[in-house]
Amino acid sequence: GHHWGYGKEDGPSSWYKNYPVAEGNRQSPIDIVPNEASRDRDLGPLMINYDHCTSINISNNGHSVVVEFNDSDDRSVIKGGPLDNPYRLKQFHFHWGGKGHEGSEHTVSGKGFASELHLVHWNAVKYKTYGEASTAPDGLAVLGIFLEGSITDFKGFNPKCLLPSSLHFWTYLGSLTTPPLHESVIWIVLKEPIEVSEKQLGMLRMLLFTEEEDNQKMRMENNFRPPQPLKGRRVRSSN
Ligand code: BO1
Ligand code: ZN
Repeated sequence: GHHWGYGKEDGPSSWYKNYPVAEGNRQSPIDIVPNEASRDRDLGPLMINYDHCTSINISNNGHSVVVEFNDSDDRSVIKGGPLDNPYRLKQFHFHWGGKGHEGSEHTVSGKGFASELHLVHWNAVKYKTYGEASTAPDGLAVLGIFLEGSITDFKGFNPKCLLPSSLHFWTYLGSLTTPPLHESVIWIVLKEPIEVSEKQLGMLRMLLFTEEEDNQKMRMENNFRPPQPLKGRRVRSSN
C-alpha cells in the first residue's frame, strides 16, 4: 500500500522525505486570518451547479471516505469567484479529528472545526484528464467547507445538500493537502460552516484506516494536515 498516513512515523511532519514539495511555496492547508485577507471587488460570485450530478461510488481509500462522480461532461461544475473556467466535480471527501474542535485542515485565526469537507473539481477546459490537471498550477479547484458539531440534520448525498446558505468565501493558491501534495489547487474556503450532529461525527470516527480483515484495527481519526507557512501568499475575500 501507501508509505504515508497520519501516524507518528508516517504523518504530515515526515511527508517531505518522499514528497519534497511538502516544503514548497504554495502548500495547503493554511491558517486564515480574516483581518489579513484583502477584500477583492474583482472576485465575482461563486456559482455552484450540482443539479444533475451523478455519484458513482463511495469508498474508504485508507485516508478518508470518498464519494466519486461521473465527470465525463459539464453537468456538475463550479465557476465564478477566482475561477477563469468551469471546474468539474470529481469527488468529495472529509478530514476530521478525534474529538472537539480539532479535525479541519484550514483554521480561522487559529481556530479549528470538527471536520472539513473537500469538493474536488478539475479544469476540463484546459486539461484532458483529471490526472493531467492535478499537476497543473490552475488544474484543480477545491471547495472547502467547515463542519461543526451540533444537533442539526444532514440528509442525502447530493453535494448541494452539503452547502451552507451563504457562499461568501476566502481564496488563495495552494496545494493538495495529502501526498503527492501537488501545488495545483485554487482553494475556495466557505466562511459559513455547516452543522452536523456529534452522532454523525461519531460515524466518521468509526471508519478504519486499516483493512477490515486486518487484526490491528486503527480508528480513522485525525486525518488532517496542520496549517502550512503562507510564504508571502495573499488570501483574498469575496466580501
Ligand atoms: S485535498 O482536497 O487537497 N485534500 C486532495 C488531496 C489529494 C487528492 C485530491 C484532493 N489526490 C487525488 C490524487 C489522485 C488520486 C485521488 C484519489 O486523489 O491526485 O491521484 O487518484 O481520490
Ligand atoms: Zn482533502
